[in-house]
Amino acid sequence: MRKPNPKAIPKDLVSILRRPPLPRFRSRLHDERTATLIGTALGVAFAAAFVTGLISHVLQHPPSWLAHHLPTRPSWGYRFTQGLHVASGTAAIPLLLAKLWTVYPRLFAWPPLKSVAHALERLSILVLVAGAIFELVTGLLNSAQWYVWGNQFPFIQTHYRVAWITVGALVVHLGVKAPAIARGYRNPKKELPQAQVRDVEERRDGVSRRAFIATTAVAAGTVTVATVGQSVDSLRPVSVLSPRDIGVGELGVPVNRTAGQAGITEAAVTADWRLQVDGGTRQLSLSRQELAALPQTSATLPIACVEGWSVDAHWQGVRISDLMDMAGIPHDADVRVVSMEENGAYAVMVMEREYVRDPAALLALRLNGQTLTLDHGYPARIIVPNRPGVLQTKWVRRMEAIV
Ligand SMILES: Nc1nc2c(c(=O)[nH]1)N[C@H]1C(S)=C(S)[C@@H](COP(=O)(O)O)O[C@H]1N2
Ligand SMILES: [Mo]
Repeated sequence: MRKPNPKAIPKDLVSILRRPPLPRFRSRLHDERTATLIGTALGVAFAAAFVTGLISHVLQHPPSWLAHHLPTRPSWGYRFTQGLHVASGTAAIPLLLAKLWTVYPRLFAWPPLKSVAHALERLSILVLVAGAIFELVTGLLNSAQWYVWGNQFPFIQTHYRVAWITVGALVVHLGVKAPAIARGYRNPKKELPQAQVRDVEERRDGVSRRAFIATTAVAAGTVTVATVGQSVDSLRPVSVLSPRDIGVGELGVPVNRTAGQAGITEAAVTADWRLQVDGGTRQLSLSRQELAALPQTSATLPIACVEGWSVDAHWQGVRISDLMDMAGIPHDADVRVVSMEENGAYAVMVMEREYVRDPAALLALRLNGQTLTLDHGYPARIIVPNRPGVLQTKWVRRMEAIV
């Protein structure tokens, strides 16, 4: 037998020297399988939010190369993509929290950096986590119309760019973690003999993986169902957390920005309001009475706000295409719409010819069977199929061909 060497450093001391007294985590819920299963649900929610976000973004800010290829149908297209965008983002919040809890012990992995590749991987995770949190927090605050960032940064552009960065980091993450994900999908129980499975199960204590995943799923389902009623009529009664109750509002439609907030006064619209139509072969100047005397068209079209709420409504007014014909504006002209609003973000709007010429695109005078109220855009407002609420300009004063 060899004598123990008194000068030898005990093994556990070596490990203490190498690894500072970082916390150790024993819950088996910090394992690859839990991370993979929750990560999959989170990945699906993020993919849905990203794709629908891109579609919604293009519909609101069409790049010039796409501007004339946007479909005006189905009329509920934007309502659907933006509703799904907000719903999947909402569902992602509890999923992200569960996922972060599952993997956070890795923050304390030792050594912190093993190689250049490992450093890059950790950096990509930093970007991924920061980006994901940023997107979900800003999206949630925006859907609640709580613009805490004021003028610090523009929400739309920032939310859009950070989405690309986050998805880039996600792709790197999926690539790096592919082997771990493959292991995570393998059900270890299936590979063990029956007796050993029982043995493993008996030794288990604490929360089971199944219970943890079920709880996460219930949390994600609950917050989603409790908010999605702002765009899904049938879920309105259970939508106790939605920022908007779409059943409440003048003429059965919520108002996002009131006339008062937009600086539109009753006096300003009733005095001698006339609609100007410029840029064609005939210049038009029509009073509300004259507009109401023109052939009227009806359409059932949703108002779908970027913030996630949406509601179908019945509109009546003058077909925009008819107005343009009256003014001698050619079919291939895009149209600029100018509101009486002096300097809001939505005071001026551009309508590509595809929307201008859609037979359901209206200069609406009536909403749900009644004259528009001032808050809904009286004397006249735009309503067009498959466009974001922000482009449904209220208090229209002038329409002009863009030449
Ligand atoms: N001129 C003008 N039009 C506007 C707005 C505005 O602020 N100014 N808000 C838009 C937004 S964000 C939405 S969602 C719809 C809402 O229409 P509603 O208030 O009739 O429901 O109007 C749009 N039209
Ligand atoms: Mo909106």
